[in-house]
Amino acid sequence: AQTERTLVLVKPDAVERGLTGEILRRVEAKGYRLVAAELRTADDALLAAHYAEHEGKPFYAPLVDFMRSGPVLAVVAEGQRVIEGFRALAGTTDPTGAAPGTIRGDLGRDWGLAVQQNLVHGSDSPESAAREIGLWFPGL
Ligand code: DAT
Ligand code: MG
Repeated sequence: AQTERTLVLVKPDAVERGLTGEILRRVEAKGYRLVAAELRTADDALLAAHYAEHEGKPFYAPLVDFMRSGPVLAVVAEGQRVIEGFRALAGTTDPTGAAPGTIRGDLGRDWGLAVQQNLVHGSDSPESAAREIGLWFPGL
C-alpha cells in the first residue's frame, strides 16, 4: 500500500460542539499524520468548488449554508490508504445508521431537519483528495 493524503473537514457542527480534539485524536490514534490544519470560515466560491459534484441536488443549498455557518477545521492527513481509512473512521453519511465505533456513529446526532450535519468530511478517492487539497491548501 502506498502513502496517500486526504482532506478532512471538521464541519461547523463539530467545531461548535467542541469535538475537534476528539476527532483529531481518532485520526492520530489510527496512525495517520497531520500535514496541515487551518481553522477558517469557508466562502461561497470555495464551497461551490468543493461540493461541485452535488450542485443541483435538493440538499445542495442547505449543505452550503450549513458549511459556511461557522468555522471548519480543514486538515490534510497522511498515511497508508488514509483516504479509505478515514472514511471508515468517519462512518456512513447518515449518523443514525453509522456504526458504533465511528466518528458519526459515536458522536453524530439524528439528522432530523438538519440533514447535512454529520461532523466530518473525508475525500472519497485519490482524484477527489488531490482536487480538494488543492482547493483548501493551494500552497501545499
Ligand atoms: P459523504 O460526506 O459521506 O461523502 P456525500 O458526499 O454523498 O456524503 O454528501 C456530502 C454531504 O451532503 C454529506 O456529508 C451530507 C450531505 N448530504 C448527503 N446526502 C444527503 C441527503 N440525502 N440529504 C441531506 N444531506 C445530504
Ligand atoms: Mg462525499
